[in-house]
Amino acid sequence: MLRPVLMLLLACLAASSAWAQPAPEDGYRLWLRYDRIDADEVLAEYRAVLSGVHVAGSSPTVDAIRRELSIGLGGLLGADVPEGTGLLVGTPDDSPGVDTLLTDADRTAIGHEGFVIRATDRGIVIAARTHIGLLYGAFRFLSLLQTRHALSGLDVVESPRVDLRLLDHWDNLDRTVERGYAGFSLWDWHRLPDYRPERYRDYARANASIGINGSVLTNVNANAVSLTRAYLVKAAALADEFRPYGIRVYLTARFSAPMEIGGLGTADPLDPDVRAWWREKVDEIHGLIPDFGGFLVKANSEGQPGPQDYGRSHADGANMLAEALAPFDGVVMWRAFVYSHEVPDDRAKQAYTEFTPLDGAFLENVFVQVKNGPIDFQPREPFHPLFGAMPGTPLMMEFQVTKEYLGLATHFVYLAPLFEEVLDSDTGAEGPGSTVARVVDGSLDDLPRSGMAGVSNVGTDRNWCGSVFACANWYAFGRIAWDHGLSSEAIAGEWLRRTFTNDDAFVDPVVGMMMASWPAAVDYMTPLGLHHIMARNHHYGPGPWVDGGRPDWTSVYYHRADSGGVGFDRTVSGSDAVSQYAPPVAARFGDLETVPEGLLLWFHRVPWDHTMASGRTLWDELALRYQRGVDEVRQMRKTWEGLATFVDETRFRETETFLRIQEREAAWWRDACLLYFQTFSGRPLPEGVEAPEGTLEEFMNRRDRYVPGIRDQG
Ligand code: BDP
Repeated sequence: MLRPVLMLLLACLAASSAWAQPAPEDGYRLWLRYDRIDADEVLAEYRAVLSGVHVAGSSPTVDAIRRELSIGLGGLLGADVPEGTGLLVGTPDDSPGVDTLLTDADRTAIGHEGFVIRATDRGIVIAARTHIGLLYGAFRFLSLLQTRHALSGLDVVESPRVDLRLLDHWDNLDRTVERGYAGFSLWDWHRLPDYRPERYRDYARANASIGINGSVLTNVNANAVSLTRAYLVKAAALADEFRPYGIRVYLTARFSAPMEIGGLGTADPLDPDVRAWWREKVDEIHGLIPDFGGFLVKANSEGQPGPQDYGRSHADGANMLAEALAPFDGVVMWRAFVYSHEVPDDRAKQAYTEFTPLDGAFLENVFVQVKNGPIDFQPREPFHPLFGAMPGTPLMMEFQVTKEYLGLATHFVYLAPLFEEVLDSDTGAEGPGSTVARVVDGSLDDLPRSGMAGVSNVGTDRNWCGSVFACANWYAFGRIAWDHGLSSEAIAGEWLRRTFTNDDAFVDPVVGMMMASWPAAVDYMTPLGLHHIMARNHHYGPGPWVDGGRPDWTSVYYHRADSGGVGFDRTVSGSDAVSQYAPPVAARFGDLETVPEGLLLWFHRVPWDHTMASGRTLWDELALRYQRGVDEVRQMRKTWEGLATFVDETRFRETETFLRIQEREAAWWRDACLLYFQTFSGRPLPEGVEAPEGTLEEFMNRRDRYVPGIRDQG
């Protein structure tokens, strides 16, 4: 008898919005979701203040602002907002109201790209000196509404802390993406320049909404064909789509292009014909893309051609291109990611050795672009010793947003804490407080240019990044490039509120998951400073046994395990990489007593029975860290499973499934690495570490084929 009543009750509950799961979403809208605000009081306040909107001025960017505000306000407030007073958006030139509002201090503070959002007695004003500043202000304002900020007393004054905030796309002309795990390249080269799907504009909107102002369209392992006229015309079409959103287009320059597509017999940077060829090429590009940003160059690295092929220096090569770009306000981003297996020195040292003597030799519009750490985007690295070591050269930060070494698209790994750790690191170069962030933003040495690049994780997948949570990394990169003072935790909360819901019962635990996720991945992949022990080529999964071929592409080169211990001795008695850091940092990293435990095996070779801070032996500690990483993923799964009612079915299931994959793969890393290292330590697994699910031989024989992100595997 009770049954039908109960059923009815359940059905009613399910139908009421309080209980039902949100409607399905595919993730396409990213954080630009403008659904009607569900909190009545907040909605009433917003509606009362924002009774009308006026955007002053006219330009394609102003059109973009009008469009965004129309869909944004219309969506959030649940009704179109008519032309009128309530929200005024304008520059001093376009609007007398704004001219009187902006103080001299405001004008200085906001510079070219910044903005003011201020509550006045006649409503809200978004003011900037340029239309692009207004666009950033409009996006910021919408984000404040999305996160339910009160409007009264609003007074936001912002401007970006670095000038160039770029996404580097490692996209090939055949639409494969090197280290891309989100489908194919967004750039549909074959159908460009004519066919321009809406997605190009949505890409630009998403970027502008977080302050990104440039896109390097092509892979650093460059194809000279991208510089032929046929492809430049296509790039120009993309530039046209992006321009209203303040995004400049950049290209990678293959150093041998003058030979490959120019018919010259050399690419020697001091050869007059080569120099003339590049000048003409830049003129041609400029004719098609008037605001062309410049070139990103990978030269004399991993087999790429470069000036050293002709006995010239990196500065000779970079300056040749810089000279051609200077008249058009273009820049060269010359990568410091150089190393050669023919050089017998520790790979971690080579960039510093090659580049520091060139400090001061680069033209004014050259950046040296430096990866965050000295090896290669490993799960955890110390900051790159070049930061702080080239005071006369703007150093552009290169982070990897795509998770080549952090579980591809499936692992839930929020990268902002990694970015934050690197930027907050004190280089000690000019006394305490000489942080990497201050090197990068130019303030440490008063350099006029600054920039940050993130290797993009977007592709043709409907959700853009291969997983919903991977989009948090795109978001966080943009926010941190805009303001490196923001905390990774605050960014996580902001992203969650915009991407899912403002409900604290969801946001708080998921911020916790996000903050725990990077340390967890470091634990289950490369704890205690281990690095570069992944599978060969595709880098998917563990491969501590990788040996043979180029030594600096093997794992054994980096971990150096044997029965005596494990780790790379980079102290003065080893490779002495530690001395590339400023003395106080070198002293800290170089001393077994003071090196942060998380970097122990990066800098030191340590016996298996070494006593750790916990009192345990190194072996036991290592094993327990691997276990801790797996346990943390399990905890994340559990937390997520309790949150089903807050998330739509599609995004909930995706994350749930990916966490399951991650747990399995975390255990795979733990088991494979511990079984392998155990062959050297000869010790049993300590209590608390689960028995491996497989034998070392099985793990070593596993062969994954056609892993995404790399070509030519069978
Ligand atoms: C490594 C990638 C490789 C890139 C290289 C680079 O494995 O695909 O080409 O970096 O940054 O991390 O040039």
